[in-house]
Amino acid sequence: MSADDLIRQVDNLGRVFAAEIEPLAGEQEIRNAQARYLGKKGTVSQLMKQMRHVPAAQRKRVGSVFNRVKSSIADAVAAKLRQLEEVDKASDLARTIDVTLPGRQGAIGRLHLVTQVWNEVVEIFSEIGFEVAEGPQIDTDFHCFEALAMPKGHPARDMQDTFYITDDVVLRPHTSPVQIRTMTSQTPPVKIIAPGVVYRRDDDPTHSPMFTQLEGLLVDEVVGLSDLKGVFLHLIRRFYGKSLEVRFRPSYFPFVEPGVEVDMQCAFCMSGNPACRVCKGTGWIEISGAGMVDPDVFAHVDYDAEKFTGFAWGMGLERIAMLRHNVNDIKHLYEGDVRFLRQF
Ligand code: FA5
Repeated sequence: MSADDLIRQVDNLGRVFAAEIEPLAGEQEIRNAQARYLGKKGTVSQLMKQMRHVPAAQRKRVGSVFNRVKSSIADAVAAKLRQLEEVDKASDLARTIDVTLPGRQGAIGRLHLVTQVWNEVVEIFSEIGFEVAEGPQIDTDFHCFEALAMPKGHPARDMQDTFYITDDVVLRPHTSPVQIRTMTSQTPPVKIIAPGVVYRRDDDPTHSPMFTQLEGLLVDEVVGLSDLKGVFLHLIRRFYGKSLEVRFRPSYFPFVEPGVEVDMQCAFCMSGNPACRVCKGTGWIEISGAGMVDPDVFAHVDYDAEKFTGFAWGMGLERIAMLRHNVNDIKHLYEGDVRFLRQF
Protein backbone atom coordinates (compact mmCIF):
# COMPACT_ATOMS: atom_id res chain seq x y z
CA MET A 1 0.00 0.00 0.00
CA SER A 2 1.33 3.43 -0.94
CA ALA A 3 1.86 6.16 1.62
CA ASP A 4 -0.94 8.24 0.10
CA ASP A 5 -3.36 5.32 0.19
CA LEU A 6 -2.58 4.80 3.85
CA ILE A 7 -3.00 8.51 4.61
CA ARG A 8 -6.38 8.49 2.87
CA GLN A 9 -7.52 5.50 4.85
CA VAL A 10 -6.40 6.95 8.18
CA ASP A 11 -8.05 10.27 7.43
CA ASN A 12 -11.17 8.44 6.46
CA LEU A 13 -11.13 6.56 9.79
CA GLY A 14 -11.10 9.90 11.63
CA ARG A 15 -14.21 11.03 9.71
CA VAL A 16 -16.02 7.70 10.19
CA PHE A 17 -15.31 7.85 13.92
CA ALA A 18 -16.69 11.38 14.18
CA ALA A 19 -19.89 10.28 12.44
CA GLU A 20 -20.12 7.15 14.60
CA ILE A 21 -20.04 8.87 17.95
CA GLU A 22 -22.24 11.75 16.91
CA PRO A 23 -25.55 10.01 17.82
CA LEU A 24 -24.21 8.29 20.97
CA ALA A 25 -25.73 9.48 24.26
CA GLY A 26 -24.12 7.26 26.93
CA GLU A 27 -20.63 7.53 28.39
CA GLN A 28 -20.02 3.79 28.17
CA GLU A 29 -21.00 3.61 24.49
CA ILE A 30 -18.61 6.47 23.70
CA ARG A 31 -15.75 4.84 25.55
CA ASN A 32 -16.45 1.52 23.78
CA ALA A 33 -16.29 3.30 20.41
CA GLN A 34 -12.99 4.91 21.44
CA ALA A 35 -11.60 1.48 22.32
CA ARG A 36 -12.71 0.06 18.95
CA TYR A 37 -10.57 2.66 17.20
CA LEU A 38 -7.68 3.41 19.54
CA GLY A 39 -7.48 0.19 21.59
CA LYS A 40 -4.57 -2.24 21.11
CA LYS A 41 -6.57 -4.26 18.60
CA GLY A 42 -8.51 -1.23 17.37
CA THR A 43 -8.93 -0.15 13.76
CA VAL A 44 -6.24 2.52 13.94
CA SER A 45 -3.69 0.12 15.43
CA GLN A 46 -4.50 -2.46 12.74
CA LEU A 47 -3.92 0.15 10.05
CA MET A 48 -0.62 1.18 11.64
CA LYS A 49 0.69 -2.29 10.90
CA GLN A 50 0.66 -1.26 7.21
CA MET A 51 3.44 1.25 7.99
CA ARG A 52 5.99 -1.45 7.40
CA HIS A 53 5.11 -1.39 3.65
CA VAL A 54 5.64 2.38 3.46
CA PRO A 55 9.07 3.43 2.20
CA ALA A 56 11.23 4.73 5.03
CA ALA A 57 11.40 8.23 3.57
CA GLN A 58 7.62 8.53 3.70
CA ARG A 59 7.08 7.14 7.20
CA LYS A 60 7.47 10.39 9.05
CA ARG A 61 4.76 12.03 6.95
CA VAL A 62 2.40 9.09 7.36
CA GLY A 63 3.20 8.83 11.10
CA SER A 64 2.25 12.44 11.67
CA VAL A 65 -1.12 11.81 9.98
CA PHE A 66 -1.67 8.86 12.30
CA ASN A 67 -0.87 11.07 15.27
CA ARG A 68 -3.21 13.80 14.05
CA VAL A 69 -6.06 11.33 13.53
CA LYS A 70 -5.47 9.68 16.92
CA SER A 71 -5.58 12.96 18.74
CA SER A 72 -8.62 14.09 16.75
CA ILE A 73 -10.38 10.89 17.91
CA ALA A 74 -9.33 11.53 21.54
CA ASP A 75 -10.49 15.17 21.23
CA ALA A 76 -13.81 14.11 19.76
CA VAL A 77 -14.33 11.71 22.67
CA ALA A 78 -13.48 14.39 25.23
CA ALA A 79 -15.79 16.90 23.51
CA LYS A 80 -18.61 14.40 23.34
CA LEU A 81 -18.25 13.53 27.06
CA ARG A 82 -18.22 17.23 27.98
CA GLN A 83 -21.36 17.70 25.94
CA LEU A 84 -23.06 14.83 27.82
CA GLU A 85 -22.05 16.32 31.13
CA GLU A 86 -23.56 19.67 30.13
CA VAL A 87 -26.80 17.97 29.15
CA ASP A 88 -26.93 16.17 32.52
CA LYS A 89 -26.23 19.35 34.41
CA ALA A 90 -28.89 21.24 32.49
CA SER A 91 -31.48 18.56 33.19
CA ASP A 92 -30.55 18.59 36.89
CA LEU A 93 -31.03 22.33 36.99
CA ALA A 94 -34.30 22.11 35.11
CA ARG A 95 -35.72 19.59 37.59
CA THR A 96 -38.07 21.21 40.04
CA ILE A 97 -37.79 20.06 43.62
CA ASP A 98 -40.75 20.24 45.97
CA VAL A 99 -39.02 21.37 49.12
CA THR A 100 -42.26 21.04 51.05
CA LEU A 101 -42.32 17.22 50.68
CA PRO A 102 -41.74 15.45 54.02
CA GLY A 103 -38.27 13.90 54.45
CA ARG A 104 -37.74 10.16 54.48
CA GLN A 105 -38.27 8.78 58.00
CA GLY A 106 -35.45 6.65 59.38
CA ALA A 107 -36.46 3.75 61.62
CA ILE A 108 -36.32 4.97 65.20
CA GLY A 109 -35.84 2.49 68.03
CA ARG A 110 -37.77 2.73 71.25
CA LEU A 111 -37.53 1.51 74.82
CA HIS A 112 -38.44 -2.11 75.49
CA LEU A 113 -41.81 -2.59 77.20
CA VAL A 114 -40.17 -3.82 80.39
CA THR A 115 -37.87 -0.77 80.45
CA GLN A 116 -40.85 1.52 79.90
CA VAL A 117 -42.70 -0.13 82.80
CA TRP A 118 -39.55 -0.02 84.95
CA ASN A 119 -39.14 3.75 84.35
CA GLU A 120 -42.83 4.39 84.89
CA VAL A 121 -43.01 2.46 88.16
CA VAL A 122 -39.85 4.15 89.48
CA GLU A 123 -41.49 7.50 88.69
CA ILE A 124 -44.72 6.48 90.46
CA PHE A 125 -42.89 5.47 93.65
CA SER A 126 -40.65 8.52 93.57
CA GLU A 127 -43.81 10.65 93.70
CA ILE A 128 -44.34 9.34 97.23
CA GLY A 129 -40.73 9.71 98.33
CA PHE A 130 -39.05 6.37 97.53
CA GLU A 131 -35.42 6.51 96.39
CA VAL A 132 -33.80 4.02 94.03
CA ALA A 133 -31.22 1.63 95.52
CA GLU A 134 -29.09 -0.86 93.61
CA GLY A 135 -27.26 -4.12 94.19
CA PRO A 136 -25.19 -6.55 92.10
CA GLN A 137 -26.80 -9.25 89.96
CA ILE A 138 -24.14 -11.69 91.16
CA ASP A 139 -24.46 -11.65 94.92
CA THR A 140 -23.45 -13.62 97.97
CA ASP A 141 -25.32 -16.38 99.72
CA PHE A 142 -25.25 -14.13 102.81
CA HIS A 143 -27.13 -11.25 101.16
CA CYS A 144 -29.54 -13.43 99.18
CA PHE A 145 -30.43 -15.94 101.90
CA GLU A 146 -28.52 -15.94 105.19
CA ALA A 147 -29.33 -12.34 106.22
CA LEU A 148 -32.90 -12.84 105.02
CA ALA A 149 -33.46 -15.47 107.71
CA MET A 150 -32.74 -18.41 105.40
CA PRO A 151 -29.64 -20.15 106.78
CA LYS A 152 -28.00 -22.92 104.74
CA GLY A 153 -30.32 -25.91 104.45
CA HIS A 154 -33.44 -23.83 105.18
CA PRO A 155 -36.32 -25.39 103.23
CA ALA A 156 -37.58 -21.95 102.09
CA ARG A 157 -34.52 -21.68 99.82
CA ASP A 158 -36.37 -24.07 97.52
CA MET A 159 -38.96 -21.35 96.86
CA GLN A 160 -36.48 -19.86 94.39
CA ASP A 161 -34.68 -22.26 92.11
CA THR A 162 -31.32 -20.53 92.32
CA PHE A 163 -28.35 -20.62 89.92
CA TYR A 164 -25.28 -21.17 92.11
CA ILE A 165 -21.89 -19.98 90.84
CA THR A 166 -20.04 -21.31 93.89
CA ASP A 167 -21.36 -22.44 97.30
CA ASP A 168 -21.31 -18.80 98.42
CA VAL A 169 -21.95 -16.86 95.22
CA VAL A 170 -25.22 -16.93 93.25
CA LEU A 171 -27.07 -15.18 90.44
CA ARG A 172 -29.50 -13.36 92.71
CA PRO A 173 -32.92 -15.03 92.55
CA HIS A 174 -34.72 -11.95 93.89
CA THR A 175 -34.07 -8.27 94.62
CA SER A 176 -34.45 -8.78 98.40
CA PRO A 177 -30.63 -8.79 98.95
CA VAL A 178 -30.77 -5.05 98.14
CA GLN A 179 -32.76 -4.67 101.40
CA ILE A 180 -29.76 -6.07 103.27
CA ARG A 181 -27.20 -3.99 101.35
CA THR A 182 -29.21 -0.84 102.01
CA MET A 183 -29.75 -1.52 105.71
CA THR A 184 -26.10 -2.41 106.30
CA SER A 185 -25.04 0.88 104.75
CA GLN A 186 -27.57 3.32 106.17
CA THR A 187 -29.48 3.93 109.38
CA PRO A 188 -33.28 4.30 109.58
CA PRO A 189 -35.44 5.85 108.30
CA VAL A 190 -35.09 3.92 105.04
CA LYS A 191 -37.43 4.35 102.10
CA ILE A 192 -36.16 2.68 98.96
CA ILE A 193 -37.20 0.79 95.87
CA ALA A 194 -34.79 -1.51 94.08
CA PRO A 195 -35.70 -2.45 90.51
CA GLY A 196 -33.39 -5.06 89.03
CA VAL A 197 -32.78 -8.14 86.95
CA VAL A 198 -32.95 -11.51 88.72
CA TYR A 199 -32.48 -15.15 87.67
CA ARG A 200 -34.15 -18.47 88.44
CA ARG A 201 -34.35 -21.94 86.95
CA ASP A 202 -37.91 -21.26 85.74
CA ASP A 203 -39.40 -21.53 82.28
CA ASP A 204 -43.12 -21.49 81.41
CA PRO A 205 -45.68 -18.98 79.98
CA THR A 206 -45.58 -16.83 83.14
CA HIS A 207 -42.02 -17.59 84.29
CA SER A 208 -38.74 -16.70 82.61
CA PRO A 209 -35.18 -17.68 83.69
CA MET A 210 -34.29 -13.97 83.65
CA PHE A 211 -36.84 -11.42 84.75
CA THR A 212 -37.14 -8.15 86.64
CA GLN A 213 -38.38 -7.50 90.13
CA LEU A 214 -39.00 -4.33 92.00
CA GLU A 215 -38.22 -4.51 95.70
CA GLY A 216 -39.54 -1.97 98.16
CA LEU A 217 -38.49 -1.32 101.75
CA LEU A 218 -39.70 1.22 104.26
CA VAL A 219 -38.31 1.23 107.81
CA ASP A 220 -39.21 3.87 110.39
CA GLU A 221 -40.46 4.22 113.93
CA VAL A 222 -44.15 3.65 113.34
CA VAL A 223 -44.85 1.66 110.21
CA GLY A 224 -47.68 -0.81 109.67
CA LEU A 225 -49.31 -2.96 107.00
CA SER A 226 -51.93 -0.27 106.46
CA ASP A 227 -49.12 1.99 105.12
CA LEU A 228 -48.14 -0.77 102.71
CA LYS A 229 -51.74 -0.90 101.51
CA GLY A 230 -51.64 2.86 100.86
CA VAL A 231 -48.46 2.43 98.81
CA PHE A 232 -50.09 -0.25 96.63
CA LEU A 233 -53.31 1.75 96.19
CA HIS A 234 -51.17 4.63 94.89
CA LEU A 235 -49.23 2.35 92.53
CA ILE A 236 -52.34 0.74 91.09
CA ARG A 237 -54.28 3.96 90.66
CA ARG A 238 -51.35 5.54 88.80
CA PHE A 239 -50.24 2.49 86.81
CA TYR A 240 -53.62 1.15 85.68
CA GLY A 241 -55.38 4.54 85.71
CA LYS A 242 -58.20 3.14 87.84
CA SER A 243 -59.05 3.11 91.53
CA LEU A 244 -58.94 -0.62 92.14
CA GLU A 245 -59.16 -2.39 95.47
CA VAL A 246 -56.18 -4.08 97.11
CA ARG A 247 -56.30 -7.03 99.50
CA PHE A 248 -53.72 -8.97 101.50
CA ARG A 249 -53.76 -12.75 101.71
CA PRO A 250 -51.67 -14.49 104.37
CA SER A 251 -48.53 -16.02 102.89
CA TYR A 252 -45.06 -17.09 103.92
CA PHE A 253 -41.65 -15.58 103.22
CA PRO A 254 -38.97 -16.26 105.88
CA PHE A 255 -37.83 -12.63 106.00
CA VAL A 256 -41.23 -11.06 106.81
CA GLU A 257 -43.71 -11.64 109.61
CA PRO A 258 -46.56 -11.55 108.88
CA GLY A 259 -46.08 -12.35 105.21
CA VAL A 260 -48.77 -11.60 102.64
CA GLU A 261 -49.54 -11.86 98.94
CA VAL A 262 -50.86 -8.59 97.56
CA ASP A 263 -53.84 -9.00 95.23
CA MET A 264 -55.41 -6.24 93.19
CA GLN A 265 -58.97 -6.14 91.97
CA CYS A 266 -59.12 -7.50 88.40
CA ALA A 267 -58.68 -4.51 86.08
CA PHE A 268 -60.36 -6.39 83.21
CA CYS A 269 -63.69 -7.64 84.57
CA MET A 270 -63.63 -5.63 87.83
CA SER A 271 -66.05 -8.04 89.46
CA GLY A 272 -64.98 -11.67 89.16
CA ASN A 273 -66.81 -12.53 85.97
CA PRO A 274 -66.64 -16.35 85.62
CA ALA A 275 -65.65 -15.90 81.94
CA CYS A 276 -62.70 -13.58 82.73
CA ARG A 277 -59.49 -15.27 81.52
CA VAL A 278 -57.23 -12.93 83.50
CA CYS A 279 -58.58 -13.46 87.05
CA LYS A 280 -60.27 -16.80 86.19
CA GLY A 281 -63.46 -15.56 87.79
CA THR A 282 -61.93 -14.80 91.20
CA GLY A 283 -62.03 -11.00 90.75
CA TRP A 284 -58.46 -10.71 92.10
CA ILE A 285 -54.98 -10.81 90.59
CA GLU A 286 -51.83 -11.49 92.59
CA ILE A 287 -49.18 -8.83 92.00
CA SER A 288 -46.62 -9.02 94.81
CA GLY A 289 -45.20 -10.77 97.81
CA ALA A 290 -44.87 -8.54 100.88
CA GLY A 291 -44.92 -8.32 104.65
CA MET A 292 -43.51 -6.71 107.79
CA VAL A 293 -39.72 -7.06 108.07
CA ASP A 294 -38.88 -9.94 110.42
CA PRO A 295 -36.93 -8.88 113.57
CA ASP A 296 -34.43 -11.63 112.66
CA VAL A 297 -33.50 -9.62 109.54
CA PHE A 298 -33.10 -6.46 111.64
CA ALA A 299 -30.72 -8.40 113.88
CA HIS A 300 -28.49 -9.22 110.87
CA VAL A 301 -28.20 -5.52 109.97
CA ASP A 302 -27.98 -4.16 113.52
CA TYR A 303 -31.30 -2.32 113.51
CA ASP A 304 -33.12 -1.98 116.83
CA ALA A 305 -36.26 -4.09 116.38
CA GLU A 306 -37.74 -2.59 119.54
CA LYS A 307 -37.59 0.86 118.02
CA PHE A 308 -38.13 0.29 114.32
CA THR A 309 -40.64 -1.56 112.18
CA GLY A 310 -40.77 -1.81 108.43
CA PHE A 311 -42.52 -3.36 105.48
CA ALA A 312 -41.05 -4.80 102.31
CA TRP A 313 -42.41 -6.10 99.06
CA GLY A 314 -41.12 -7.71 95.87
CA MET A 315 -43.07 -7.72 92.64
CA GLY A 316 -42.44 -8.92 89.09
CA LEU A 317 -42.36 -6.08 86.55
CA GLU A 318 -43.14 -8.42 83.65
CA ARG A 319 -46.27 -9.51 85.47
CA ILE A 320 -47.74 -6.04 85.84
CA ALA A 321 -46.71 -5.16 82.25
CA MET A 322 -48.39 -8.35 80.95
CA LEU A 323 -51.53 -7.60 82.93
CA ARG A 324 -51.80 -4.06 81.65
CA HIS A 325 -51.11 -4.93 78.01
CA ASN A 326 -52.85 -8.31 77.92
CA VAL A 327 -49.69 -10.26 76.97
CA ASN A 328 -50.29 -13.98 77.46
CA ASP A 329 -46.74 -15.37 77.33
CA ILE A 330 -43.68 -13.90 79.06
CA LYS A 331 -41.51 -15.19 76.19
CA HIS A 332 -42.94 -12.50 73.89
CA LEU A 333 -41.08 -9.99 76.06
CA TYR A 334 -37.71 -11.66 75.55
CA GLU A 335 -37.77 -13.09 72.01
CA GLY A 336 -36.83 -9.74 70.49
CA ASP A 337 -39.48 -9.92 67.74
CA VAL A 338 -39.86 -6.31 66.63
CA ARG A 339 -43.38 -6.96 65.30
CA PHE A 340 -44.39 -7.54 68.93
CA LEU A 341 -42.14 -4.93 70.52
CA ARG A 342 -43.05 -2.04 68.24
CA GLN A 343 -46.66 -2.20 69.48
CA PHE A 344 -45.61 -0.52 72.71
C1 FA5 B 1 -39.95 -13.10 96.13
O1 FA5 B 1 -39.09 -13.14 95.24
C2 FA5 B 1 -39.74 -12.29 97.34
N1 FA5 B 1 -38.39 -11.85 97.42
C3 FA5 B 1 -40.72 -11.14 97.36
C4 FA5 B 1 -40.81 -10.44 98.68
C5 FA5 B 1 -40.04 -9.32 98.91
C6 FA5 B 1 -41.67 -10.92 99.66
C7 FA5 B 1 -40.13 -8.67 100.13
C8 FA5 B 1 -41.78 -10.26 100.89
C9 FA5 B 1 -41.00 -9.14 101.12
P1 FA5 B 1 -41.66 -14.49 94.76
O2 FA5 B 1 -40.80 -15.66 94.56
O3 FA5 B 1 -43.11 -14.75 94.97
O4 FA5 B 1 -41.18 -13.61 95.99
O5 FA5 B 1 -41.52 -13.51 93.49
C10 FA5 B 1 -42.12 -12.25 93.46
C11 FA5 B 1 -42.74 -11.99 92.08
O6 FA5 B 1 -41.77 -12.19 91.07
C12 FA5 B 1 -43.86 -12.96 91.73
O7 FA5 B 1 -45.08 -12.50 92.23
C13 FA5 B 1 -43.85 -12.93 90.21
O8 FA5 B 1 -44.59 -11.82 89.74
C14 FA5 B 1 -42.40 -12.67 89.91
N2 FA5 B 1 -41.73 -13.88 89.46
C15 FA5 B 1 -41.25 -14.92 90.21
N3 FA5 B 1 -40.64 -15.82 89.44
C16 FA5 B 1 -40.69 -15.37 88.18
C17 FA5 B 1 -40.20 -15.83 86.91
N4 FA5 B 1 -39.48 -16.94 86.81
N5 FA5 B 1 -40.49 -15.09 85.79
C18 FA5 B 1 -41.17 -13.94 85.90
N6 FA5 B 1 -41.63 -13.42 87.05
C19 FA5 B 1 -41.41 -14.13 88.17
